Amino acid sequence: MTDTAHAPLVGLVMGSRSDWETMQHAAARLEAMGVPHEVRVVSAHRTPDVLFDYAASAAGRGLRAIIAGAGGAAHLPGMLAAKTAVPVLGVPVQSKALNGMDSLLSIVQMPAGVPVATFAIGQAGAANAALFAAAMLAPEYPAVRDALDAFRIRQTEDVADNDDPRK
Ligand code: RP5
Repeated sequence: MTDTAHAPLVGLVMGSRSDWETMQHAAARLEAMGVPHEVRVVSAHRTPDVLFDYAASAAGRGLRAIIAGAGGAAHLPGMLAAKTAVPVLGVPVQSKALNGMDSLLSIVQMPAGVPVATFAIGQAGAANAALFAAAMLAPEYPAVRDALDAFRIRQTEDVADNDDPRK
C-alpha cells in the first residue's frame, strides 16, 4: 500500500538504502496483508536529528508499530525505542564483515526498560517482523486479520501439497 492510500499504521525504516534488499521483504509482506505503511531511510549515525523527529512524531501520526532494519553497529531500533513508546520491531541486516551477528547483538541486547522486539538476521527476520506487525493490528482491523489467516492457511496447504521433497 502506498504512503497516500491510507494513513500509515506501520513505519518501515532502515539505516541505509543498502538495507532495502533485505527490508523489501518486510514491505512485500505488509503490502500482501494490506497493512498501510510508509518506507523511509532513517540513519542513527548519519541523520540522528531525522531519527529523533521520526520517533517523536510516530505516535501522533498514528503509527502502531515501527519496523526498523539496520546492520553493523545497529543503533537505529534501540534509539527509536528510546524516543517513542510505539513498539519497535528490530531487524538485524546481514553485514558483510560479521554476517549480521554484530547487527543481531546490537539490536537484541537492550538494557531493561527500553524494549526492542528482535527478529532473525536478514530476509526471514524482515518477513517475520511484517507478519508480527500484521498480527498486532489484526484484532482491530478485520481485513488484516483475514489476510493473515488466509496466508497461514495457504502456507500450511503448500507444505501438505508438496510433501514429497523428491518431486
Ligand atoms: C547501517 O550501516 C545501515 O543500516 C547499513 O546496514 C550499514 C551500512 O550502510 P551503508 O554503508 O551501506 O550505507 O547504518
